[in-house]
Amino acid sequence: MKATIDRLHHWITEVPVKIGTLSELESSIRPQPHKWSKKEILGHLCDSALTNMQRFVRAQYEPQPYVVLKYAQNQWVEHMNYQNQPVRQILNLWIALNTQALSVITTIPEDRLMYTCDIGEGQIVTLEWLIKDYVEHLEHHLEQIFGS
Ligand code: NI
Repeated sequence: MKATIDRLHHWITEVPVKIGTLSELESSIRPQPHKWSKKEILGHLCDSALTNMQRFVRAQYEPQPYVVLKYAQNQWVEHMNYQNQPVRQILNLWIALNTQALSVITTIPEDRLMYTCDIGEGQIVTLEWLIKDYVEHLEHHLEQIFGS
């Protein structure tokens, strides 16, 4: 768990530096008409943070297994209108959400990390698994933004 927290902390300091090197134009280009631009991917990470924050809090007090909140990712990116916002504005939201997520995660008591969550299709996981999955998903998309 400490490694997961350290990685999230690392990205909260690193992502603003890396995004700072991207131009508005570069971050707005869609590689294909139906593929997200870099700023839309960053926006998708904001949607993920919003949804996962709900999960991390609710999993601690709702009856177990907590049935996780789902979200339709393409609809969210579209309706949140990231493509028409400055990348700096999306970055500020990303920083605020992840700073809060880090604070929430860091203060979860040890025993609650083992609380159960229903992620659908008969799969039951622990809250700790959800948190690790959140950071892995984040890293997967950061690789898409900064990888090439
Ligand atoms: Ni994703």
